[in-house]
Amino acid sequence: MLQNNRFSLVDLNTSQHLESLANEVRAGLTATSKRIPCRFFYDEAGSQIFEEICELPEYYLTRAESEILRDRAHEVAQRFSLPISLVELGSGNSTKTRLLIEALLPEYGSLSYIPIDISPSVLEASALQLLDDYKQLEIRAIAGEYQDGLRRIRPEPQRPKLILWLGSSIGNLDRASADQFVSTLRDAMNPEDRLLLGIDLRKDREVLESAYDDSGGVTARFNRNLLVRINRELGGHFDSEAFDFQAIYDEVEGNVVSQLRSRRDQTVRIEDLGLEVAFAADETIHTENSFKYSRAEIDVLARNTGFAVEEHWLDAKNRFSVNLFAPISRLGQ
Ligand code: AVJ
Repeated sequence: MLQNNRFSLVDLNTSQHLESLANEVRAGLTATSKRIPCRFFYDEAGSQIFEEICELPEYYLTRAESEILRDRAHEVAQRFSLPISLVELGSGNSTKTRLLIEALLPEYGSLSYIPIDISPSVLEASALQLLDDYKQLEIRAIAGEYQDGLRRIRPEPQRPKLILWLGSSIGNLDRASADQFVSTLRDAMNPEDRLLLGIDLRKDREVLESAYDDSGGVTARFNRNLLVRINRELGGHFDSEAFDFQAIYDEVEGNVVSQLRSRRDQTVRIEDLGLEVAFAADETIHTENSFKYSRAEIDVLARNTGFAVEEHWLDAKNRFSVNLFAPISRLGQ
């Protein structure tokens, strides 16, 4: 635990990290349909490649969301009557958060920021930068998975919470899991709290497939980095160039499915797991789902999880949405 007056960092990850990679890779590569969970993208190299993705001309999501936040941050800041705690899930480098911090600080004079992210090094680096830039800011960072982090939060009782879940990270969950997770957020909220949810919208196949399989091959490198990571951390022998990358939009489900595809018959040894994995030519490893929403699907999400959609803001090209969810009382509560 790192600590001073304005900054603390709790690391909930400890050693369970490697164990979880080992277990998930074993389970995922011995299954009939092979898979590796997308949360393992974000090692140091992967986090860096993700930042490159956010700058790609094809990956409109980050720019569209920033545009909305820039336009609406003041409206968000004026919803509260007291200084608030700003809680962020998957804060990463906190670039978009700055737009809100800059609207909230002048409104209330002080702000407590509670970022929750899997990567302690990214958390620490971005927190130190924020503390330097904003002298009235206090940061209580939590390194860990969302659920564990949420349970750790000790918000000051008089401070309303604004929970940020940006970047369409919700898209990694199938619709049932999204309902379930947003319900757990609802359970952690009081009536005056708000959830600000960035959600990518359904749109034409061509736009989505090039956003998730860019012409410069950055996203392909992001996906192949999973294999590089398995080589380094688990003694794997993947030739990452023996796998192609593809992103295919399932229009019915509203889901962009990302996969690595074996170019040939091959067997890959993973020493630390004592495992030999056989791939047929064209066999795939599923790496990520990115679910997209219509306005109606956002309304259903809110209804299923105990929220009212107080605002549904779009960028100028109607590609992306930022939604302000207000808790409503649920039957039986
Ligand atoms: C960070 C989960 C929102 O699904 O758009 C970007 C990750 N994957 N390009 C997404 C990602 C490929 C991203 N999320």
